[in-house]
Amino acid sequence: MARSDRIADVWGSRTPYARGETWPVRVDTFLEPGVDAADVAWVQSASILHSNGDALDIAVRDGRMVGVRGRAEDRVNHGRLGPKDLYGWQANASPDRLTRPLVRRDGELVESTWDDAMGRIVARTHELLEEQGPSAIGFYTTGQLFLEEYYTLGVLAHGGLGTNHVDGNTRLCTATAAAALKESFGCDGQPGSYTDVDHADVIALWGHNMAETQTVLWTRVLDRLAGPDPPQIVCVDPRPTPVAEAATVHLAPRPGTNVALVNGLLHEIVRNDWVDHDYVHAHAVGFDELATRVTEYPPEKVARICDVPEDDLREAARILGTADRVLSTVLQGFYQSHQATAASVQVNNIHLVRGMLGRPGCGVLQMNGQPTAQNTREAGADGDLPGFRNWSNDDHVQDLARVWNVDPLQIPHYSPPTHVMQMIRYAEEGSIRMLWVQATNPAVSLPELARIRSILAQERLFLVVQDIFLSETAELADVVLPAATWGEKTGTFTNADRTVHLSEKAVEPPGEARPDLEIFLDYARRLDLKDKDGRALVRWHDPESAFEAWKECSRGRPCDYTGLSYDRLRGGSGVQWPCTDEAPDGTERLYADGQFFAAPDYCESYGRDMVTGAPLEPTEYRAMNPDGKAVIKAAEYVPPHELPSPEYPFQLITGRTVYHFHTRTKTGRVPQLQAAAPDVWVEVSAGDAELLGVTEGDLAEITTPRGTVRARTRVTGIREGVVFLPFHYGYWDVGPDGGGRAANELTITEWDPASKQPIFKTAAARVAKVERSPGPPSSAPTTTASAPLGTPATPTRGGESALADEQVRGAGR
Ligand SMILES: Nc1nc2c(c(=O)[nH]1)N[C@H]1C(S)=C(S)[C@@H](COP(=O)(O)OP(=O)(O)OC[C@H]3O[C@@H](n4cnc5c(=O)[nH]c(N)nc54)[C@H](O)[C@@H]3O)O[C@H]1N2
Ligand SMILES: Nc1nc2c(c(=O)[nH]1)N[C@H]1C(S)=C(S)[C@@H](COP(=O)(O)OP(=O)(O)OC[C@H]3O[C@@H](n4cnc5c(=O)[nH]c(N)nc54)[C@H](O)[C@@H]3O)O[C@H]1N2
Ligand SMILES: [Mo]
Repeated sequence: MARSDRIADVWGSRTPYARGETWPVRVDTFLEPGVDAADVAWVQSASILHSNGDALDIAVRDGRMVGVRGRAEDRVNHGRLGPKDLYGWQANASPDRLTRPLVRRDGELVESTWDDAMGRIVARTHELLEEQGPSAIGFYTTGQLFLEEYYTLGVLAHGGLGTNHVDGNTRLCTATAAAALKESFGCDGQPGSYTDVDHADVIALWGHNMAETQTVLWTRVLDRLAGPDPPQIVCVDPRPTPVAEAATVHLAPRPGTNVALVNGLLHEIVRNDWVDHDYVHAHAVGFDELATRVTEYPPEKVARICDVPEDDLREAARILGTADRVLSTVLQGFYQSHQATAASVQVNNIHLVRGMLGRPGCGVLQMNGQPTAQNTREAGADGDLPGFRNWSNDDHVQDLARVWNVDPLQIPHYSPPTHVMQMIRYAEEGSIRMLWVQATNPAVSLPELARIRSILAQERLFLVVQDIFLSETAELADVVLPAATWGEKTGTFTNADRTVHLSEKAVEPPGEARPDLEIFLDYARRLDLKDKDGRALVRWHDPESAFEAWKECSRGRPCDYTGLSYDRLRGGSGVQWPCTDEAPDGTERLYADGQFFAAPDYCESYGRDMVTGAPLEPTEYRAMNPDGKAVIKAAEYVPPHELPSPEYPFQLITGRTVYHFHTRTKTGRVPQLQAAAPDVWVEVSAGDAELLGVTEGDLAEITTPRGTVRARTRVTGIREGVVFLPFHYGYWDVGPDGGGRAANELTITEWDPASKQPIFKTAAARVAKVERSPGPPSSAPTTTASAPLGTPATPTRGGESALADEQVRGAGR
């Protein structure tokens, strides 16, 4: 047993292993001081602070959470936990938790009863249905609830009320993952598996700072790197992330040039004929068009567009083109960009042309970000239809109507589901008049916050916010519903490699807080939603019965859960879907047999034009892909919408640090995490710092056409001409006049045409010095991508209060 400060030592100690071996077990534990592991009850769960799905047990003593321990037997983490997993649970017991419903009375939010709060929501719902119909009502949900909750919401919104205005913050997060998988493979669902890390000889990370955002998966990579025959790493990121530090080749392109970059790599792969022609011929359509398209992207030209060294580009292409087993992971550096889907699809294309799919070590992970985002998409709470049914295929709508026992016309499918930026627009115009927000904080996380605030604050919009804290968004609400959360309720969720985990209730929620599922069930009951035979539409009453209902809905679809049950998920490891009678242990890799979910009658989507976003007609799809093969879709590079100018000479990008989760409602209330990254900073390159006359710690002002943020300067190895702001800092802990620290004051109201994902990673900005630092350095973490150049004066440490245990065991599963 070893003890270490896991704020300072983010990834813990190495357990090296060789290619093809099993990743050793290392069990990480963090308990409150004075608590003995022998004196607690352990309750099974998984992490809710990222998409990795780290399995853990919650330690409970005297009805309180007192710690966590990684689950040795789980396929995802083999016992390991990251910093947010280890310390984050403490937020549950924060004294700031909402404990009673609040309603707005004479302009003020005041405490009320559940009956009053729900009564107001139901009354408003009836009024609006009568006056305008279901199009007056929108639901904006999340990637942080449980599967059972999303499914219930999907049923009541689509099948009950009949509104098409349902989306999740997954739109900001992994809408592009879904879109890119649909374009290439006809359907959502990750082809790859985390065990591909064990077998790969090249791992390519495309706009993905895995070291900070999926720390345990990165630990797996580090352990391969420390072993014999380590994989080569290709990193594409404009910042010197820990991934870049570990890379064989680090390409640091100009933000917003990803399509040009991957086209350049494909150019080399095709030109050198590193193509698996047998695979392409048997399993894909569209190769010729790609081969023609990429002739326009020779390395010399791409090197100029992206401003990367030509030799590095060729070297990366050679590594990818000659490897036997390539694993790719794609995330926000690709997704939150103006050509998000087009760029992510080009990564799929590398795998298709090289025949790198469905074999150990050959995976694509179009990553998820949020812990339960996969379920939002599966269950249709992102506006799509449940079970990856195709909204433009009438047979699929019919089939769903059968499952729900409603008239097919009751399920809106006249147009694509309304994405959240469109819902915000409808609220601005006044056609959406009630917006029910659950487990997301749009007053901090949506782009162009001045606009968002003014829309959410309108008198004529009835805003319901269901949260565990009085977030910036809740402060604008007409009704606030206090939710019970992870650890206080039971349910399932699915991580980025399709592993389903059960999370059991460990403790009672505070005060009158209720599980989100109960809130939805109560709403459906009060509205008296009926099926076509006059029976209750929502016929379940608790998590397990909701799960059973979902299983039926998933039957025969790609995300088939019918082989799972709560009992099956208890005790051992999580299980990957599809899990059926034929595959009772789940399915490690999709498309192992080169068969895709892309047949015209079965696919989730007919695809879109990646430049205009227009959906393809069923007949067009059938003509292009009659046999349901994978689709190789070429794309041309288009420059970003807002380019640097003399007035705004920098490119602004935004993103994450390892210690915080999103808008910090939880991690900002955890002492170890908050102390590690207490306030906003701006990353500037050494050359730019000199031009601007700023040094480490100086207060700077960052301005775009939308607004201004003030932040202390951190001088780093970021590429020149680019500045970075973390988006974690809202205003709940800086007092009422404390705007001006949220990155989204600066971002633009624009999105990728195909996935509708907003662009958080390119805007033109200007930077100016405000004042000299009273004393360097800034409080930005020194352990991560924000590390200062040279040796830090005050390295990030957690100290005594952050000591956690590690226990390395022999071989794992
Ligand atoms: N610690 C922590 N972990 C998290 C989260 C968290 O808030 N904190 N959130 C979770 C969620 S919901 C998500 S979605 C994931 C996100 O996980 P990531 O996508 O890994 O995180 P980001 O920091 O948003 O962006 C990744 C990288 O994109 C780079 N980038 C910016 N612009 C470009 C570009 O034009 N091209 C390329 N190639 N790269 C670019 C940035 O420099 C950044 O390092 O993390 C999950 N895990
Ligand atoms: N500039 C910029 N903006 C971004 C991004 C970026 O990289 N840059 N990333 C985008 C991405 S990928 C994401 S995922 C979003 C995240 O943006 P948000 O979803 O707005 O961020 P969170 O802070 O996770 O908000 C979740 C809310 O749910 C509450 N909550 C937590 N658990 C529960 C629960 O069990 N029930 C209920 N009812 N409420 C709960 C929390 O208190 C919190 O208020 O931000 C997006 N915005
Ligand atoms: Mo996300």
